[in-house]
Amino acid sequence: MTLSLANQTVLITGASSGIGAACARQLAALGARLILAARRLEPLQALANDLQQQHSSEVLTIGLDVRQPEAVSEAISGLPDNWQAIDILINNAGLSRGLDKQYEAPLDDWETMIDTNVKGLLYVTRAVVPGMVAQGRGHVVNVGSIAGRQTYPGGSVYCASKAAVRSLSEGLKLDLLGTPVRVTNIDPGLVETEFSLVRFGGDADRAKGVYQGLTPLTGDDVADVIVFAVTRPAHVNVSDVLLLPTDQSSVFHVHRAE
Ligand code: NDP
Ligand code: 8X3
Repeated sequence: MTLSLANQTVLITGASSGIGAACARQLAALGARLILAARRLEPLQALANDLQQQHSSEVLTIGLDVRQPEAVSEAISGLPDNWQAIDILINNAGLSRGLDKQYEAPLDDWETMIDTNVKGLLYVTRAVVPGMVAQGRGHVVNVGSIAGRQTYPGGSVYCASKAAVRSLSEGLKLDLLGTPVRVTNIDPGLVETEFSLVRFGGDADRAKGVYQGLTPLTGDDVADVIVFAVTRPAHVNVSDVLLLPTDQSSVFHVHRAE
């Protein structure tokens, strides 16, 4: 039997845009209660208002920088009583900075990517998963990337951070064996979101160029698969997904129309 999302409490990090916001919309439509976290509160609140209007959703918004371990721990332990029991965690917050060569890149870009994509994901996992184990139910979805499976020039630290996400998903599943808590790692290819805009420091033309001539995935395409994974029957664990646009077959192979 597929699992109902009605009244399931879902924490989504990086819900202010892209894949995280798409997950919020789809999960709200299926009756989930949502804790939406990101640094920018304004888009989170706008999304929450929409979901409340469209689906009468219960939504809590949290301004949170996942790079801050104390803030993460306090945000989770300080949730109101009726929000403490988190059923699903979507570790989605993440970003890339630049496409510089490993021997030339600004150190600050490395710190930002590793602190967000690796350490931030760990901090949130550490704060949430003990509650899942204690309550005897839960599902962690980690958003990795095809970049964690193949390294491309200029991407070595972003790619390494996503390879780490893959290892962390594997390790978490190993450590949770014997509990009912499930772990899904999903590695998307090119998804048109704010990702490239962030990578290229707000250069919209350069960001647009990444998706020029091809049909990329949308945030909703990724959310579809996450919804599939979290609604499988309790004995089924969708462990590992590589999700690509039809126009992409590897990080190096992308079909672009002339
Ligand atoms: P977006 O830039 O649209 O969304 C990224 C989200 O992460 C935003 O909500 C942002 O919110 C949040 N975020 C970034 N840093 C932090 C932080 N320190 N603390 C809390 N939240 C943070 O990009 P995507 O939706 O594409 O990215 C979502 C995930 O998908 C990322 O992990 C990315 O690496 C991964 N991914 C993306 C692909 C793509 O091609 N787009 C492909 C494969 C994986 P805010 O700025 O408000 O904090
Ligand atoms: C984002 C996809 O290939 O631009 O993780 O790194 S890619």
